[in-house]
Amino acid sequence: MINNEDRYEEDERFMIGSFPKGFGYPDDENDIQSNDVNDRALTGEVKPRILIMGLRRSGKSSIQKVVFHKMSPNETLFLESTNKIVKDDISNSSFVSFTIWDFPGQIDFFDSTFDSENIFGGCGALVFVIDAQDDYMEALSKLHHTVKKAHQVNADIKFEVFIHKVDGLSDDHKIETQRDIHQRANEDLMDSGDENILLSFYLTSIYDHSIFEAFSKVVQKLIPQLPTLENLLNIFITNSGIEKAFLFDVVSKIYIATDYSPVDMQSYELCCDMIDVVIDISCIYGDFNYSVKEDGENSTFDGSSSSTIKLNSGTVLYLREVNKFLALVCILREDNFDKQGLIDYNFQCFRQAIQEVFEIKFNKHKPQQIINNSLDSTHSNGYNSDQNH
Ligand SMILES: Nc1nc2c(ncn2[C@@H]2O[C@H](COP(=O)(O)OP(=O)(O)OP(=O)(O)O)[C@@H](O)[C@H]2O)c(=O)[nH]1
Ligand SMILES: [Mg+2]
Repeated sequence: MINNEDRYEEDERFMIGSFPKGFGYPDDENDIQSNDVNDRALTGEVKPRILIMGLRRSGKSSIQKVVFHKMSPNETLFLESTNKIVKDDISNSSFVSFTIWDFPGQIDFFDSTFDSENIFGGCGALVFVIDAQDDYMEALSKLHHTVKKAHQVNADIKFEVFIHKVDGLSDDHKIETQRDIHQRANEDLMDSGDENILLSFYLTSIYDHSIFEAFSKVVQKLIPQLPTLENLLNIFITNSGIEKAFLFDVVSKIYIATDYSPVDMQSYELCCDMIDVVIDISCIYGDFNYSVKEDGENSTFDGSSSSTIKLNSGTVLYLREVNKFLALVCILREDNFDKQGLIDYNFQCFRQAIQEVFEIKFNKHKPQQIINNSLDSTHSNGYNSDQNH
């Protein structure tokens, strides 16, 4: 049964019809005191920075709030326009650890106060949001200028274009809009001699899972361990008779890796829904007799935490906790679930391997981390506590 009580620290965090708030993420913009120093994880590593840019009202802040702060999509109607760069530190797990900078729509790169060297210099990915329900010509021209400028400063930036608010578009219209934006944006780059700049396009909406899926792909590109994780997942599923497996960051529901088979939206949604169910059931029936360690982290997270859901279609969803931030969610046929012992054994090996990936990272940065821990014991960044279930 489900036994992941450790992440449900305080009852008042849970609100009916909403997700647990403040769950490892800073809740309020005012809590966030990010600066360049905070861009460094406690390991001494520089955290990747994701910039969210786009025209006013295109939905930038909504995306950030929905994906990382569990805001319900309807609440975003009341978001105020952003008037300064809002820096948000996302360090809930050692795999998903980065800062997000939400920009005001009206920002002007040609303004002398805009320090493009500094802003684009340390940037891993630039997400450019285009409102697909609006006329996007101005957005395309802004996209072109932004990408060109950013690429001049830092050629390693990954450019991700979110064709956003597609919930208001019919399926045909979606495809047509994507094709049109894709073509125009690439033509603009060709015309200015920048055809070497690669843009990735995603159709997104905060009203369905598409925004989580798109963000998963953005984040995955910034995870250096991705090939190792994918490889491990692949070995795991082929040896266990599993059709699809996702390694989820439980809090944000973005998947940080999956096996090599293509992702279909329905499977992803099923797995997201399963995480919701597990969290909800755990909130209601979980054992709250947990202990909180000195560093404020919960310590009762149990390696035997798991959940199984059998669907009418003869499919089984199987969830296992990998560590307190990560869960493995598998989709398999019911017949293959007969061999649950084998799956569980393989899962132990898989989890062990994941822990080794953590450990290598941990050992590599150990001296730095010890120094930093003595300065600030409240953020272990997940390195210590994860390894010792
Ligand atoms: N239909 C729909 N509306 C959305 C979506 N995402 C955001 N919105 C709405 O778009 C409006 C603007 O959202 P914001 O997140 O404030 O936009 P912004 O880009 O941060 O705006 P500035 O801070 O002014 O630059 C809000 O009313 C949101 O509810 C979406 O996926 N679909
Ligand atoms: Mg905003």
